[in-house]
Amino acid sequence: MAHRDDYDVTDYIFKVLLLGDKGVGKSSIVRRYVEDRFDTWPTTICVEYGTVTRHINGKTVKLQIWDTAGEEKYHCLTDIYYRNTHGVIFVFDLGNPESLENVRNTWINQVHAKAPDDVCCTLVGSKNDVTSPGDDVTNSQRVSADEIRRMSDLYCMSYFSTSAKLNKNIEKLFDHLSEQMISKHSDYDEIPCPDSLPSFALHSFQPHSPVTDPEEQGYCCSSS
Ligand SMILES: Nc1nc2c(ncn2[C@@H]2O[C@H](COP(=O)(O)OP(=O)(O)O)[C@@H](O)[C@H]2O)c(=O)[nH]1
Ligand SMILES: [Mg+2]
Repeated sequence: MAHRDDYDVTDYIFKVLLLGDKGVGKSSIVRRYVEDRFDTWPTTICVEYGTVTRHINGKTVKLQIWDTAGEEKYHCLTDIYYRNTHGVIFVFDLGNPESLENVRNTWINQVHAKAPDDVCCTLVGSKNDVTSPGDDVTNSQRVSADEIRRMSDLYCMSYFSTSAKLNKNIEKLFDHLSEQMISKHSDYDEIPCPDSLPSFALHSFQPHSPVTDPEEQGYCCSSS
């Protein structure tokens, strides 16, 4: 289970966004990771974020995880949402092929236009508990493993298949993204902590409150 603000010393503060169509399960992923719970509250009312502190590869990493507020249906999140972002998690629903199309056609474009160039990106297929054989989702509604691999190869993103409901691969996803962000910003390694946080961290928002097959395992882009 994720540790929350258990460490006195922070080496890195990273801002992480979850992007994807409404209903794909973004808030559920955040809630599972930050609070280790799953419930069926329907919507996020405003932009929420939670903070989680993890100890990864000898570094203490604080993740500020930003979750959208329902504006994702208009595809018009404000620039401030993207500013000073270090990591992005693109979420689609494994039972909804259109949501993967929208990652390609909308969300990736938004990130290219508005987020920093060196942002680390990861692709997530959500609700893998629903798309298991024998459930009520037909094959034609499923996103195929080939399509997912094409997409993750094309944009050189790691891929994770998750279930917030069953807590599958959620922690692995955030750990992997954290490792990517640490390695991207490892130039800052020699800066002593805690007095001098990496400069990019100082631009991040300070949290005010916590957020109230390959398909099974996920995989990494070969060149990442
Ligand atoms: N079966 C299942 N349902 C999920 C999962 N994650 C989210 N949901 C459901 O999908 C719906 C939308 O989830 P939500 O997190 O609000 O999506 P968001 O709009 O992208 O934030 C809710 O009814 C959730 O209960 C999951 O892992 N498995
Ligand atoms: Mg939501």
